[in-house]
Amino acid sequence: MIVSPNFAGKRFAVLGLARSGLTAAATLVESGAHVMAWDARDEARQQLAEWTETGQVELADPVSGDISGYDGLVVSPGIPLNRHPVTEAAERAGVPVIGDIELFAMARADLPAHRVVGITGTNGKSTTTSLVCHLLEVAGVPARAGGNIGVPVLGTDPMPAGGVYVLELSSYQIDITCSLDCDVAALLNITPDHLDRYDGFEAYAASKARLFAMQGRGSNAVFGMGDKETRAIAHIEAARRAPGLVRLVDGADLLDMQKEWPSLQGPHNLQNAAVAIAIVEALGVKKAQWRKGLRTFSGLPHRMERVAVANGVTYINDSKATNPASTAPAIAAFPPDPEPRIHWILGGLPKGDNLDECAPFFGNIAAAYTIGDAGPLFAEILSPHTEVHRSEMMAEAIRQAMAAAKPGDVVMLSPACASFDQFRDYEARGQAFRQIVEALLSDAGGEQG
Ligand code: UMA
Ligand code: ADP
Repeated sequence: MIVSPNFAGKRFAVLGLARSGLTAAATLVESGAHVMAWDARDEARQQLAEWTETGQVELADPVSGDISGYDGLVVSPGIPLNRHPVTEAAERAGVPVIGDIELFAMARADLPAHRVVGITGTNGKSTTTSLVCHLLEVAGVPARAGGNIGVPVLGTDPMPAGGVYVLELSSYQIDITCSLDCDVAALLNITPDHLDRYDGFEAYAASKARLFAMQGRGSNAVFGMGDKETRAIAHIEAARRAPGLVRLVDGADLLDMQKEWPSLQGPHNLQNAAVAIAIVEALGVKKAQWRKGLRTFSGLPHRMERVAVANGVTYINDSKATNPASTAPAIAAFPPDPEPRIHWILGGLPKGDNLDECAPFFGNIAAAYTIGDAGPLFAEILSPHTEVHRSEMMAEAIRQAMAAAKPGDVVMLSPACASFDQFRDYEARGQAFRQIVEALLSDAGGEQG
């Protein structure tokens, strides 16, 4: 765990005790701070029993408790600051609202010499983060992924001197970070997402831009070229930095090489790879080193993950595609051959009221199987273009798709929605897809046998 003398004797409140908050509380307690901690869930609070007995932690809700004079109020990224009373409570008490990434920024001075990469964007963050780690490791540079990728950065021991912390940063995390000067910061893309947390698309884009505003003028920045919001931030940053420190990349120069990368197919992964290469080049990695790394990258689960091939049908779990922009490249990846061949399972908790980003690829769909809250809306949008089954539940959707799919076809879960209406998170949804596919295939095998 990362600790810092910087926190000793100070007072912090921590609201939210899941992965991010629990680790933040542990870092603060182990660093000698006094902590007021709270979570709406009883079982989350119980995890702190040991420290409440010793008096190192006081269990109280910072919204109603007295936090005046506190050094910071640490909130979890999942707490919606735009509508949660904690924002007003902190303002009233004059206490800054921060997150675990800001605690990491405050602890950096006490860590062995290191560099930090911060990666944000609407889509491709986790892929790019793990790819950067892989490319660095192949080049012999110690690297560790943390942040939104699911590993709270404070929870792991400090890296030895020379290490690189590669942080995946969501806009929620950037909003509660104020002093992180990344050696290299990167923005992949910006498309509408998380709009329930922001006062419109511009405010969401402004949140991403803050990652770069926090950097010193001598730090490196990398940008994807695919959308105008990202390009606009790149131009602002280029104007305030020396030439060469800001790079805008589209991957066109890598197109020929992409066939060497088994786990980085599709136009979206060309963007991810181009950004990852520019990041590691800024850290001193040479072409011969990253070229080798790209060939050996194995990809991540739930991102166009091939879970089974049976009777000539390929089953693909793309549960991490939680908005239409991230589903679009998945359905673009399988053009008709010669007939449309995708059996598309989609739906969940919708992020908007359309599938506009996916529309150019509707011709690739053999049939759609809608599930969850967004099911009726998506069925209505898709009916004029393809055969639609209103499956409602995942198991039914897979059963129907399996029955309809012919050799050469693809059965793909790429929901274009959040998962929370029917599942704990996208991982549980992807896991359910895999398990149901495997169970149905083994039943079918049993019957045939
Ligand atoms: N809570 C309260 N009161 C409230 C609201 C919430 O007490 O009014 C509590 C909840 O009971 C919960 C905690 O606050 O215990 C909120 O935790 P959280 O949702 O922030 O979950 P963590 O496990 O801490 O996970 C967070 C990130 N979660 C979110 O951004 C929603 C994880 O990103 C991240 O991996 C983790 O920190 C480690 O850094 C997940 C995510 O879904 C993967 N991110 C979004 C995305 O990728 O689209 C942004
Ligand atoms: P994030 O961490 O930003 O959610 P991931 O790397 O986990 O992104 O990828 C999530 C999904 O988004 C993938 O399943 C894929 O369909 C899609 N995707 C990945 N990279 C990109 C990109 N650069 N542009 C658009 N969509 C992408």
